[in-house]
Amino acid sequence: MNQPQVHPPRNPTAPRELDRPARRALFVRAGIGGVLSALAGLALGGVTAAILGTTQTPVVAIGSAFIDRTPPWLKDLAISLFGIHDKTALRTGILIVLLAFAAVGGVLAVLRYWAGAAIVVLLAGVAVVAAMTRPDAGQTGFLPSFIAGITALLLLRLFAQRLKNLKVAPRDGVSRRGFLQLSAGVALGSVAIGALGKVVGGRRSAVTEAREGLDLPLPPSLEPPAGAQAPGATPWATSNEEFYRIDTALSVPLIMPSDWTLRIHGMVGKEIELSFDDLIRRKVVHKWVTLTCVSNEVGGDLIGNALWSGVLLKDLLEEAGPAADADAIKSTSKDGFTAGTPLSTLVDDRQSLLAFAMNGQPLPLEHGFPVRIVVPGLYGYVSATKWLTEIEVTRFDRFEAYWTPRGWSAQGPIKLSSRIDVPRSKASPGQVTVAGVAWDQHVGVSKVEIRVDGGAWQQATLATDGSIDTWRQWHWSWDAPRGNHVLQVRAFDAQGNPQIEAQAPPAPNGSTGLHSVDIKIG
Ligand SMILES: Nc1nc2c(c(=O)[nH]1)N[C@H]1C(S)=C(S)[C@@H](COP(=O)(O)O)O[C@H]1N2
Ligand SMILES: [Mo]
Repeated sequence: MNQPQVHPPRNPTAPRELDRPARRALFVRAGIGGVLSALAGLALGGVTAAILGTTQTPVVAIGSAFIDRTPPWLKDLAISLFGIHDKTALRTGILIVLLAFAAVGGVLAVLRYWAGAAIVVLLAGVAVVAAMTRPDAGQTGFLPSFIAGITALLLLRLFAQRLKNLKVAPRDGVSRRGFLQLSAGVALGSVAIGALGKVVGGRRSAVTEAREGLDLPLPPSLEPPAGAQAPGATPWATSNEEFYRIDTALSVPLIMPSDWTLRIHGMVGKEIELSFDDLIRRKVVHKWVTLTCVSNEVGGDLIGNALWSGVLLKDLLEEAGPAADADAIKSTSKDGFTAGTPLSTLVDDRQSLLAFAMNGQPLPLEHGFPVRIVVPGLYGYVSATKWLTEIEVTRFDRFEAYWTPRGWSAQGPIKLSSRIDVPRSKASPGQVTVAGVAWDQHVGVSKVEIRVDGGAWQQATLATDGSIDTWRQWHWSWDAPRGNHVLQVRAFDAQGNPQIEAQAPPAPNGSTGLHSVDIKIG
């Protein structure tokens, strides 16, 4: 039988002519479309979070923001109602609310696409903002929610298009099949992507579990050296959570310690292959070293000081026996990053490490688990390879490391620098403690000076030297008069050479210039 002929509607966006059952059927389909769009977005958001190694799935982002803003009485009520399952209950609750909104969005989208889209944008926007304001979200924490939102928007559009015909021809078989096909496709796709997310996420939890189960030779004490902390300055030891993170890894390489091996090869007398167990059974050294990134701007915070535990590279390299004309190692990480390091800095007395622990804990996944290199005195990009898998003994004239063809120097000794930590913007008149850090790893800092408004340089008090391989803290007592002032700091190295005052940007081998801060006293 022929389908009944439909008259062109007066207003194609309002299915007013439809009888009630047809309208209900349309809205049910539209609601399903909205829900499926949202589920697909959440699945893709989940897999993105798993790949990035962030915990901030859209639901978790909203949930965490919600928990932070929950009044105590509601928290108590939730705990008494759901007991220890309150987190699961919260997640389920958020999911239900999200999907309910998504269903409404789906219905609105067949009436006016932008109205449905607005709901998706609102939901995704809440998740993105929630993820960005989480202290543990990192720089990419917002991405899962962002991708979820884009996915849902695109699919909502597809559903709205498929359903458009059913607004005017509710019994049109082709359109109904089209809707069914799209729904089935989106549902199957979401299930597949969700499963992928579980696999990736599962691998991360497996590695996390293996990390937590490790029994490592750890330092007897995490106490900073006596007197190394200057009053008011940044904590002498940087916690693993606070430690800056710089790398090219979009997703954190996941390496099981039981799978890890290190090959030392190239211009050596004897190749060495080492398992994780082999490594930690060797003689272990615990050493405070301040790591610095070449990209650190004057006054910047891409610097951190930690107690590293590991094995001396010197011992291993001597076992391998480098050729007399070798002058470098090329270290490679699991994800393909490479660094070129002068051989001399690995075999001298500075105790360069193959590190497996940081501040008394196995290396955090983000900081190179299970093994990385730490070389006192060199910027990270030429030395501190994380997720290390390979060391080739070679010559600088035979290879280029990752950053070299990208405009950074092949060699990167750290430059003498200093930073004012407090005050940073304002203080009250009277005695003000000015304090900060200065560093020249593996050379040492002998003096720090401060000046106010370009006046005479005044000597700051140095804290005890942790070692020449760490930053040195300092403080200075300032009788601060009211008004706007400029504080400047400069350091001198162990030989008495002053810090370079001329301003230079980080590229190609580290910034120079004096750190200045504008302070309002009053
Ligand atoms: N595998 C790998 N290791 C790497 C990098 C990288 O991109 N990939 N970046 C290096 C750089 S530039 C620095 S400054 C240090 C930073 O170490 P952190 O993230 O533990 O602070 O790691 C170094 N090791
Ligand atoms: Mo770096």
